[in-house]
Amino acid sequence: MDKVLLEKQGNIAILTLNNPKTLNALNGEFMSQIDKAIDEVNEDPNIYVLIITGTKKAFIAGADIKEMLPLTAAQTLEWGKIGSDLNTKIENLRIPVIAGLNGFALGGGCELAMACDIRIASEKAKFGQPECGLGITPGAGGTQRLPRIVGVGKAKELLYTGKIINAKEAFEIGLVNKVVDHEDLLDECLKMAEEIGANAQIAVQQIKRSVNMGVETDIETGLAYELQAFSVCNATEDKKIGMEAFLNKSKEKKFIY
Ligand code: CO8
Repeated sequence: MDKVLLEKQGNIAILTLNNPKTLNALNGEFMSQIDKAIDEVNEDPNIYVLIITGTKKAFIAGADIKEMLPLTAAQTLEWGKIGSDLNTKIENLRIPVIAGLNGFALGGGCELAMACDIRIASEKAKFGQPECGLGITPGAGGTQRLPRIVGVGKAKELLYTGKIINAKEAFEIGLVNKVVDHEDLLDECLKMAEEIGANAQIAVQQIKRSVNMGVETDIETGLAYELQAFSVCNATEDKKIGMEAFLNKSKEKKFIY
């Protein structure tokens, strides 16, 4: 695991992608290291939020073009599935994931960022799906998650032109939640992670599941998921803690989970 750094600060895990020589381009070995780190986070019940960030000028500058060039169509299918499955794993992770976007988030990098729950961008971050200029299409969610996040029209514009946009433009189209000063990026991510971590985690995780499942289905089915999550949380000790604290006008809330 020489190209990823996994640190834990209380209930928050920070995964730093650290292969600056190729601007964190995603190759097979690198993806496998990211995948293992995510498994480690998932297996730790004390971790409430994961932050994924990059190093120097890149979050991830895309899939590794050198590694992709010689692949046959069949090999590309297999290889692309590794990236696609990795993003699905991030999207479906039990806990919220915040992408701390420090620099280039292009192609597979933008796709991984879009699989995260929340995107916080440094003013220096840059975004785009430049695949069609390389003669390929996105392969790890670009044509699927981008329209879901920014709408079909804007997504098609970005996908067809392959143009690179800055953080301010990304914010304006709703691709990122907020833009912050470059030097404040990690602190801003930690601040949001702490806000999330202060709540009842069973509720946060049920909300993540309800939103993820709900946006992929009709409203009636989505509302049924939500009602189920609502009733699950109503049976927890944390509900008692949260509601009693309100009624007793107490700021002290020690959620169990
Ligand atoms: N693949 C391989 N190497 C890369 C990549 C990449 N995506 N991006 C940068 N590098 C390498 C460069 O080749 C260079 O290496 P070297 O020093 O040996 O020449 C080094 O990183 C530094 O890059 P630059 O010198 O180019 O740095 P600049 O600051 O001048 O430019 C850019 C930065 C604009 C980010 C530029 O490097 C660039 O355009 N990179 C390619 C961006 C791109 O096209 N990304 C999309 C790739 S395709 C893709 O992501 C498909 C996803 C499919 C599914 C994914 C499954 C995993």
